[in-house]
Amino acid sequence: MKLVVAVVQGKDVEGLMSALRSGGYRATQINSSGGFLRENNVTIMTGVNDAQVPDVFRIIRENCYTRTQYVNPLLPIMEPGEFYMPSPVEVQVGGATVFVLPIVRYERIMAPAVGGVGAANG
Ligand code: 2BA
Repeated sequence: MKLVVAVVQGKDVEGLMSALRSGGYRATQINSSGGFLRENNVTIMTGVNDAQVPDVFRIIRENCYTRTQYVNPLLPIMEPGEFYMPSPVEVQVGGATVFVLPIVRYERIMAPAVGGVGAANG
């Protein structure tokens, strides 16, 4: 079994989550942000059988798109009177950054809530 961890852009999340659900995959999304752009992105975790990993990659490829962003580089240290005109640098973000990790153990713990709905009265 493997844990597929995909960092994707927010704009692609709805389509990707819906395609994963349609494919019968369980997935968890965590709001995250990139260390470089400091912009919000989303990290999706899905635990799957080894044989399903290529299909999950297919779904990610079909739903995550590369976009161009412009970043203003940090201002250089300048002497008084010097003039600097920052020119934005182009970066390509996405489609997705994907990691595949081995799972040592996977268990869904299903236990009735103590005193909750369905618990015996008295
Ligand atoms: P960010 O760190 O905000 O990076 C956004 C985009 O900026 C990257 O797109 C890449 O094109 C560029 N970039 C990142 N670091 C750079 C650097 N040191 N110099 C020049 N350009 C740089 P992607 O590669 O598609 O990455 C999208 C997001 O995926 C990243 O957002 C980050 O949240 C995640 N990510 C990428 N590589 C990762 C890694 N090795 N480990 C963990 N997360 C990663």
